[in-house]
Amino acid sequence: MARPKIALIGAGQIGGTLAHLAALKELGDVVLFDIAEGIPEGKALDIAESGPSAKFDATMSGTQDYADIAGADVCIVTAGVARKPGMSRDDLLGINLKVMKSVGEGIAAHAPDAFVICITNPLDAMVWALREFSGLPHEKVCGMAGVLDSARFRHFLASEFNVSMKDVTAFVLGGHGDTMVPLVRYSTVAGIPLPDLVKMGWTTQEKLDAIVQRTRDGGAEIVGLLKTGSAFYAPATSAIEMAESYLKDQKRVLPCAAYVDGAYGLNGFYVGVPTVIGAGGIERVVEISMNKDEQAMFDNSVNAVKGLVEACKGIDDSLT
Ligand code: A3D
Repeated sequence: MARPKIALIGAGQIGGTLAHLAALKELGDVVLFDIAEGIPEGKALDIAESGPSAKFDATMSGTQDYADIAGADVCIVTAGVARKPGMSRDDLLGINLKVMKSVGEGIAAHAPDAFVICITNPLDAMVWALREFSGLPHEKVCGMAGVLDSARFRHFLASEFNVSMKDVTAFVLGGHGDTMVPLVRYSTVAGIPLPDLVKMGWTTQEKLDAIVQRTRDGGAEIVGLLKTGSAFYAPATSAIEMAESYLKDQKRVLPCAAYVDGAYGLNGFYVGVPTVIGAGGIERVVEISMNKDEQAMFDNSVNAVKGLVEACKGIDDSLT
């Protein structure tokens, strides 16, 4: 059986890391696409040359021609611009919307059967626009944010409790932005919910609140340190986790920006929710019950995303 084909649209910081991780995990042959001449070719060659030492079997190539992504099983989209200090994700909207148009058309023309994972910010609006421009089935287009946001939350919690990150589960819902909703009640250490751990004296409510806020600010913390761009190792690793679940039909339960039609009182809207990712793409949206406070935070987040989607419609007439 031929190896799967993975097309990475955007060969910048995240794109290059995605290619390296896909190679190390032998997920398939990789094509890096970018408008910047030489960058995808150079990164592809560099990674290919690491193959003999890393011992992976996968081909790597770089291109400026969408025809080369033909037949891709997975497309991961990072094309566009990233944040610099002082910028919010929403500041990227206008420029990245134009990029989504060309990427959506390129995927529709050459890889219409692919499972598409969008990473470009502002995430929830860009994944919606990418789906509109590409016309692909909704279950085959999703956005990576929840896996990253919950990984950040899990990392901070594991450090606070001095336990393995493997035993910490966490849920983060809503849009990828300042309004994201880390769900404390559904986050656990080996099945023990965080509120119980506060009662058990493992941490205090104040410390937990600070961790929740640090999770919300996780992206900005890295931007502030790097100064020249935004996070890329953890975002790439998160998207690879999603791609692997699709390619191997693992049916992982992962939070991601998915098309929600019916659940959560939403009809036809992209926002961060728990999903099951398998060979069918987004096979299921998991609807969890929320208390009043959680629902209010979720609604606030949904409204923020709605505002961005409306802004997209105001910029591009073809979006309705
Ligand atoms: P960067 O290193 O700048 O790479 C972006 C690449 O896109 C560059 O190589 C550009 O040449 C390329 N590009 C620009 N326009 C086009 C086009 N029309 N077609 C093809 N390629 C193009 O950025 P990055 O890799 O650090 O980040 C990529 C995106 O991911 C940004 O929008 C970030 O804001 C976003 N991001 C999202 C998350 C989430 O959790 C959702 C996390 C981190 C970064």
